[in-house]
Amino acid sequence: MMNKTVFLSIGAEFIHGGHIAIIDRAAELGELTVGVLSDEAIMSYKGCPILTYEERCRVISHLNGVSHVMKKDTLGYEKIIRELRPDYVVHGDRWNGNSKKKILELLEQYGGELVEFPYTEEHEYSVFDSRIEQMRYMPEVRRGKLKRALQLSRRPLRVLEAHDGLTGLIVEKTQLCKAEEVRQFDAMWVSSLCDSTAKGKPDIELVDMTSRENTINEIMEVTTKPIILDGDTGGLPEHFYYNIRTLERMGVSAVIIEDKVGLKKNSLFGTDAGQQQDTIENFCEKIRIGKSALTTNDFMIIARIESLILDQGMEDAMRRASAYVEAGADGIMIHSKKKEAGEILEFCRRFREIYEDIVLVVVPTTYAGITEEELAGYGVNIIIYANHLIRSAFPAMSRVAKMILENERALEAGEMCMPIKEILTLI
Ligand code: SPV
Ligand code: MG
Repeated sequence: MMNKTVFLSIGAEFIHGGHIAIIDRAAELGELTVGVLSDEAIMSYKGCPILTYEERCRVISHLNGVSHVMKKDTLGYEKIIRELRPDYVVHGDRWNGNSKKKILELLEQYGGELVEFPYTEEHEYSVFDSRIEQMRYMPEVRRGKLKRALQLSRRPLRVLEAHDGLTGLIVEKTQLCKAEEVRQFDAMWVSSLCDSTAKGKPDIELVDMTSRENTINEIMEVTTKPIILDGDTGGLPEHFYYNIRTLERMGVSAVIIEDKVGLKKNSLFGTDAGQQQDTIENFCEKIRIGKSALTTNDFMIIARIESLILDQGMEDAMRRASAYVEAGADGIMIHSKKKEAGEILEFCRRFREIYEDIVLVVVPTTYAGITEEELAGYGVNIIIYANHLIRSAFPAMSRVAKMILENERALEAGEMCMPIKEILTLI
């Protein structure tokens, strides 16, 4: 028996008796190699792991029955089965997508076998798993997730707006299985435009910080992904200091503040709205004050440059980028209201020539034709889809309201709505 080889893949975020039982049973089949998922692989389907790969490996390699530990850096099995050609691949009997079919095809090529063990349903372990799950909601765990994701991700982070618990859940849970990839959003953008619009108010810093924090809390109660707050202008520097403290304590991962002063209007109005840009000196001072408020290394302050929005030109944008980075900004967001991405790409190219590692953020609302892959090629780290949930919800709701008026009953509108049964069981 012992000349048989066995392969088992595990994330090993936390080990309990259910895992040990599977490892014991797998080891009875032969010499067991455990493939521990890399941080990047875990990141690709459920966000940042709480324990690092090295920690998880150390734990697994000390378990009885484990002969070898190796890194498994994709969710798929193709590379590993081709390399190891194990006699047995062991897997729980819960499957996602079509990986079972693929594994069987690969094993068939040389006479390997798939051994399925029933997933343990023991109450004790499910309580344990849900306790661990609860940890993901804690501010200490959540706060550092954005920085960690930036370090681990092989592609730019994909961020979608959320303005309440429900939209938070959409960002948290929407997934698309594509071959061996589980595509999903990495973080949430709490947009000033969407938060204000959802409250029926204009995007002019009228919705105050207490209210913005309530929105964040609502989202945090039901989700675990990192949150980036649209901090508008950051307000008065003296207030910014205290607001940073609160946001950091709440478990927010980053704030982005824009270099404007006076009555802020939405950037996509451009120069039509008579907006004023802050001086470089004042804005740098605000960044420095914000940084001085921080008590952890997890939280990021990202400076947003409005020079292209306000037709101040590329040189002004570049000058500000350097000044803001020197003042301590952890990242730069460059914004544009042009339909084409030309000026954004030029900025990114020039910025990356000077700063290799500073986080670079873009918001492709008007130049929406650009792909994530193209932006990745220009060194972009974070892509924010800033307003798409509220923009899609509003027309759908208006249409239904009009239909009820039109028909003086709800039957016709009902066809555009989700079934009552579904809404009752949605949450
Ligand atoms: C927001 O989402 O509120 C933003 C991005 O600040 S934009 O609306 O494009 O200015
Ligand atoms: Mg905004």
